[in-house]
Amino acid sequence: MELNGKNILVVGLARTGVAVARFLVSRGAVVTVTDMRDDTQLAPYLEQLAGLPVNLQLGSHDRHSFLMADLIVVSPGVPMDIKPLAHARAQRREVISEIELAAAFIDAPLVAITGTNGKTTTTTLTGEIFRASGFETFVGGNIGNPLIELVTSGARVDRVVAELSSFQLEGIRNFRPRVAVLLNITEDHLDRYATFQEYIDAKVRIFANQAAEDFALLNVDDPVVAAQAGKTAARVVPMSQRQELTEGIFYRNGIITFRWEGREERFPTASYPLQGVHNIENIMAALASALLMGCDPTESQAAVAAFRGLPHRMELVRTVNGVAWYEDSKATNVGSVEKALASFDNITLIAGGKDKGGSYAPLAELVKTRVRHMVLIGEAKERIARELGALTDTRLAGSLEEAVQLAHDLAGAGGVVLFSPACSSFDMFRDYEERAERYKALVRALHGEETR
Ligand code: UMA
Ligand code: ADP
Repeated sequence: MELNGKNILVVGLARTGVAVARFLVSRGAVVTVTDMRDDTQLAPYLEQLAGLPVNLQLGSHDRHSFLMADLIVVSPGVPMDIKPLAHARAQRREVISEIELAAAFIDAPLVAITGTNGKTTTTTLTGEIFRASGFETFVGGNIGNPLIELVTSGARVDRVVAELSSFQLEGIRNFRPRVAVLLNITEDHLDRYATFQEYIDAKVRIFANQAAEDFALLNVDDPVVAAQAGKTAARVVPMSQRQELTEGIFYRNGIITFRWEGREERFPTASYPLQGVHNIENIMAALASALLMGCDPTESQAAVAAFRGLPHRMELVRTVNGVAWYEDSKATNVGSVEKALASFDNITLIAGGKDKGGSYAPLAELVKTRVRHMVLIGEAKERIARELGALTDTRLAGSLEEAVQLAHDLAGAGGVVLFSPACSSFDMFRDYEERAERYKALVRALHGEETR
């Protein structure tokens, strides 16, 4: 891809926009950056571009710049259907995501991981396994550090592991991962997609350019994922916790078995710190990706046994008066809460936040059988109460502080208080991390006897 002297428009100026603009300047492009927010709101990002030859169009988008660009690179948070982008595409302007741009300059074999839940855990673990096997590895993408930063740095790596969101996949054209992983698909982001099918279609783009030498790793226990097997030209590697497979990776009675082209490797799971059925899914995906790309089984097993998981994903904060308090602020959709509820009994659930437009109905059976009390917060509280409130003792709280206090009063010894919101955090907090820290501080401040 020739960039020197090209007129390129970068849409969105946050982490992605900054990284893309810096890269394009380094390659001699004529760069314009546009963002709906103004320069005060964008101050921290503008600082990172200080001194670089970049034209800025802030506060609104100028349709003319979109039509004049040779290439438009869109940040994931910018919907592809905003008017200036739609016009530009109608005028045959080329519109891509940062992933597409980055991949055009990456030679190292790449594992791409997507799914509604488990992406960050699986991506991190896959990176750990590669490193343990001696491969110089870059881990990036939706996880936080844009892939293009690898290209700008000029670092030479042996492997790349990319976490990809549906937003990033919408803007690919030639992007072709050597291994593509699809973990699961349940309803999410219906505040951006008109239908669940549109969201599925975006996810499945991960396979669009794969060829017979590539691998598509599919969780066949998930019916929506299993139905995508025909959509890839790559060799399908199935994974399952429900059935023994003649080829693929599966879990049975405490052992993960990888079978591929006559080879069989076994991985006992007893020593793994990562708990829960959903994590078996993540571990199988990471192991299969690593083994298909040359990792040693013994070193891979050691890496999984050393991986303690990530914060804000079903993290035990403390145990007070015999009640275990868990923080699962990263559970921003119904699919992740389903897995959290399935992991415990006698639950006091704190949920709610910014509604994403999906249905809460998939939680009904678990709420009925496992949730003793439900405390709801945020914009979504009335809606959740309408859909699930009749199934258990349900209370509405005006703040997270009030919710924690209510849960403290309600939960009995031997029970679990689980903060697993099923919603995004933006109605009350900057992001899920701020929400997590606030909850943890409240839980740490509770009076009571510390127990284990
Ligand atoms: N904007 C416009 N015009 C619009 C809409 C938005 O100019 O019409 C501007 C906004 O004002 C903002 C920028 O565009 O300044 C949007 O930036 P962004 O939201 O893409 O933010 P980045 O910091 O670049 O973060 C993105 C990903 N964000 C989203 O997908 C929403 C980050 O994923 C990712 O880590 C980062 O790129 C690096 O690759 C975050 C995320 O929430 C973690 N992802 C979603 C998820 O995991 O559920 C998909
Ligand atoms: P993502 O990056 O896709 O959001 P994370 O690994 O950050 O995934 O986990 C997000 C939430 O989903 C957490 O609440 C976590 O406990 C839960 N989770 C993790 N893996 C899975 C999985 N395979 N299926 C369902 N939920 C999962």
